[in-house]
Amino acid sequence: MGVKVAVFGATGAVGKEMLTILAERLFPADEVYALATRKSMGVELSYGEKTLKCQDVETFDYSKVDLVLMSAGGEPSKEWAPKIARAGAIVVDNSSAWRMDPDVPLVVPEVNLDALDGVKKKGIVANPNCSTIQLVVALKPIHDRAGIKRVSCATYQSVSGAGQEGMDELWTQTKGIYVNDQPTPQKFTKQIAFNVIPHIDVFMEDGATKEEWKMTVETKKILDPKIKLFATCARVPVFVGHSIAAHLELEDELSADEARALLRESPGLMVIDKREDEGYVTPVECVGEFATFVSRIREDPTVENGLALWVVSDNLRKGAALNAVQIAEGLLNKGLLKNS
Ligand code: 11C
Repeated sequence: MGVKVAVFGATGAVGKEMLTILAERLFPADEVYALATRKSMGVELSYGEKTLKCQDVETFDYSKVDLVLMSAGGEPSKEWAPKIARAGAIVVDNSSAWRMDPDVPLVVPEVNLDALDGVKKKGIVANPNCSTIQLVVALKPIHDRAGIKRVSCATYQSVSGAGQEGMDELWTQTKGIYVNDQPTPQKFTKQIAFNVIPHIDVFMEDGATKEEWKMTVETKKILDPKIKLFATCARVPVFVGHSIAAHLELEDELSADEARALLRESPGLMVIDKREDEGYVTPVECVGEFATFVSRIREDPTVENGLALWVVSDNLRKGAALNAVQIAEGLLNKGLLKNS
């Protein structure tokens, strides 16, 4: 008997990608259900060659599925993930609601697949923040080889990180600029078209934003609590694809050439790093790709054993839906689903 899967929040930007990626990666599902709130009842979504009609999250019988991929935001996750787990399905949750719960594994399969065994405690696995995911995929091999003491990074995050409404706002504002019609920002705190906003999520007491805090605490939980990480996260007028400039301080020396060779051999990564025009990756080229791309690898002579990287990935894919589907594959391969 194969696996039965539901996507909770299927009409969102990430939910749609989850359906697409389940089909693209031939996830062995006997049945796939698209679930959404009542207002989306009857909406049709593509799952490979098939079309699925949305069913109501409130009335769906969760005991008939083995796995729920959830992307509906923090509050619905807090309410629904435990109920679904009690009904016997494992929840892979894309929100931040459960990430720092010690009884919930926070997993990036290329980095800490074995943490998945912890799913037995609560029946929930958390998908990390999109910026954290792409960063730790690049950091893991370097940490294993040379030990990372400290990371200082700046992110350049696309508007799709804020969902469909974020993309709509960039589109409307960009068109509006040309006809002198500037709607008041709704989703972002300032104009995003032709601008950069150094503010993602709410401010914390120490002046960091919650997005910056998430990158620090999630990297520690996934990779190593000893790593110190300081981030500045900015929203840029790009539709899809987050970029990160990361500056590392290592325990041991690692030359740029050695880092390039190491990252080339490492799972989930593509190194495109030539010191010439077009010898690096930008967000538009990573859209629709599974890999995390690393470019601009350089030794940083201003600190001992310093190394700089430019890390780009499709935030809706590796940063969200793809990572969730890879977690589902890991659960299946480890025999952690009811029907595996
Ligand atoms: C953004 N990284 O780009 C955020 C989106 O913690 O899952 C994901 C928020 C999260 O706005």
